[in-house]
Amino acid sequence: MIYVGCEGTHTSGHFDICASHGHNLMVYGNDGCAALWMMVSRGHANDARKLWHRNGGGVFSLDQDNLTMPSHLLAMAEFPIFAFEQHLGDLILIPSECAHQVINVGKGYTIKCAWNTTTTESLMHCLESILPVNRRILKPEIFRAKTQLAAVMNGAIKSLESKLWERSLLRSMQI
Ligand SMILES: O=C(O)CCC(=O)C(=O)O
Repeated sequence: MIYVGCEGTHTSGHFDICASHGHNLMVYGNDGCAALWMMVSRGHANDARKLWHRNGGGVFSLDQDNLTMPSHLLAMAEFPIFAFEQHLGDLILIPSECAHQVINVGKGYTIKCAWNTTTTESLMHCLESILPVNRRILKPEIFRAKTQLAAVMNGAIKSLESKLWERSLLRSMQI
């Protein structure tokens, strides 16, 4: 995903899809331009949900990316909010299930290149907790978590089968 931002543009609070881990690298930025990130740790994901809900976004606000919280309200939160200023060349890592929002500042443009990764842990969490929410709010399952899981299982079965076959071949040669 490529984000092109100029002063005042923003990305509303959200969790990255399918409980994946996010990576965001600023690859272009005019002098004085930056992106202000606000992030909540996974341990406070439910507190973040309630805060976004209370301030008008609705119960599934962070799953629907529909509200950018003003900084002064975030400053009053009763749990830690981590703030980062991202400049040209800075890489931001977004652990799975960490709510975050981004505001672009400075006269000019920034370009950020973002990608996501899935681990076995994040995939399991996605299947158990995220997909049921996605179904309720009709959010498309872009990462096709079940297909990923099927591909991983097929790969594991094939590798196991070929190891068993090699072993039985070796055994028959020894006889
Ligand atoms: O840079 C932005 O505007 C948003 C980036 C973001 O939310 C992400 O990479 O997950």
